[in-house]
Amino acid sequence: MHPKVKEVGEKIRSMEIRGAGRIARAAAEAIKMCALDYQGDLEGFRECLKEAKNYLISTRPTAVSLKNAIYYILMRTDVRSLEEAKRSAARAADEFIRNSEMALERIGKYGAERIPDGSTVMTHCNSSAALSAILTAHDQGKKIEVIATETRPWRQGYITAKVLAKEGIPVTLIVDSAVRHFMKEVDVVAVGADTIASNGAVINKIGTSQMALAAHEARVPFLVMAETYKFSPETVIGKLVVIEERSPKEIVDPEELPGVRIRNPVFDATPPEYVDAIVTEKGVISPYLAYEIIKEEFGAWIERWWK
Ligand code: RI2
Repeated sequence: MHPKVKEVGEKIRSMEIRGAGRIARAAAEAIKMCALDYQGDLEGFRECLKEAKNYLISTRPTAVSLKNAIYYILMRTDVRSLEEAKRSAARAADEFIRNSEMALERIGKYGAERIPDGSTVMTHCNSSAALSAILTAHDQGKKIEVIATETRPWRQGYITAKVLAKEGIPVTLIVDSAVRHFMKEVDVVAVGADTIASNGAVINKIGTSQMALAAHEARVPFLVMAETYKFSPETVIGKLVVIEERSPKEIVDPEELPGVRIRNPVFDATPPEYVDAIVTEKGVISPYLAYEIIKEEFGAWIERWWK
C-alpha cells in the first residue's frame, strides 16, 4: 500500500487526525498521492485505489464524510487512459478539499445568522463547522459566550475552549454530565455532525443526543452545522449507520476495575424531532429534508449502490 495512505490511515484510526471534515480532507489528499505515484496499467491503478479506499474507510466506520470524500474521487476516475485517470483523481481530490473549505465558510455565514447578539451558545466536542458559525458571529461584533463540554473520553472540548479563548470569546468548560444543569443559561446549541441519515437523524459525538433532549425540554434551539458530504447516501438504501465502539482503555485501565465490563461508543444518534435546523453550505434546512439533499448530491451514487 502507498506509504501516505498507510500513514494517514493510521493517524485517522488513532485519532491523531480527527473531526469528520478533517479526516475526509486527509483521506482525499492520501488518495491523490496514491494515484499520482502509481506505476503500472489502468487495471492495476483501479485495484490500487480500491485497496486504498477499503483501508481508509475501515479506519473510522461512522463518519460518512470519509467515504463520501473517497467516492467523490473514485467516481471521477472512470476514464479510458491511465494518465487521464491519474489527472482526474488529483483534480477531484483538490476540488473536494477546496469545496469542503468553502462549505465551512458558508456554514459560518449562515450559522452566524442564527446566533443572536448577547447570546450564550452551548457546543459539544470539537466541530470545525460549529466553530465556524461561532467565530463568524464573533467576528461580526456580536457579544457571545460559549459553554463547551469537556467531551469524554478524548476531551476534544479542551481544543474548542482553547480556540475560543484565544479569539477572546468568553468560554466556560463543563463536564458532560452538567449539560442539563446549564441549559437554562443557554440561548442556542450548535454542534457538528459525523453523519446524517436519510430520515434526518444526526449522528455525532456521544452525548449529543442527551444535549438535544435537554435543549428540547428547555425550548432552546438545537442547530447542527454540517457540510452536505456528511449526508449518507447508503442510508437511502436501508443501511444503518455503524456506531464506532473504541477501546475501553480510552476511558479507564480495565485492570483497575476487575470484573467490570466497560463500553466506549463514540457516537450517538439524535432523532430529527430534536433538531431545529441543519446548517449546510447549501442553506439552512429542516432535518426532514435530508433525503432531498442526498438525492441532489448523491443521486448517481445511489443508483450505483442499487446495482
Ligand atoms: P467537523 C468529530 O468526531 C465530532 O463528533 C464532531 O462533532 C464531528 O467530528 C464533526 O466535526 P471525532 O473525529 O467536521 O472527534 O465539524 O470522533 O470538524
